[in-house]
Amino acid sequence: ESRKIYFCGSIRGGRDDVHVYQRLVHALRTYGTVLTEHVGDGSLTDSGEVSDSGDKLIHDRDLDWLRQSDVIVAEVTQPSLGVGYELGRAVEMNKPILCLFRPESGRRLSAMIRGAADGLKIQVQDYDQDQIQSILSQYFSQNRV
Ligand code: 6IA
Repeated sequence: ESRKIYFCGSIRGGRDDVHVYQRLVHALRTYGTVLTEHVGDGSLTDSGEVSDSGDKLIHDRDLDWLRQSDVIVAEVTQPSLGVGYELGRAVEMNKPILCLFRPESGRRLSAMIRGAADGLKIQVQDYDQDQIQSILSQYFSQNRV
């Protein structure tokens, strides 16, 4: 059975990096089933109207997927409350986590994300888009995930 990958990327935090999410989701399909492909959906904007009950459904479904997943991959360059929340919940579930950050953005990653890294179960990698293939292939060749 194929590895279940939970991919996190900003939605209401802003969709500036959606093309990067698309590339990551595409590349991740080599390594397993991506449970959260919609994060890379270019037609999903940050401005959609969703009722509170809609938000509860989204939250509960995403947490189910998070629990089922074998590994979490998060693009963390664009700050997002939802991504930070998912990562915190995933840490408590003791899931393997790979966070990907692009320093070329000029941003500095939150200390609560960079500071959570232990280099094993929780990894934070600085990268640029040219390195997507090599970083994922290296990460998934580790026998931990
Ligand atoms: O706070 P954010 O919206 O930036 O949080 C983004 C993260 O939360 C993503 O990694 C998703 O897994 C999750 N998430 C947030 N919103 C949704 C969503 N629909 N559907 C699925 N997962 C979501 C929102 C649609 C709406 C903006 C039209």
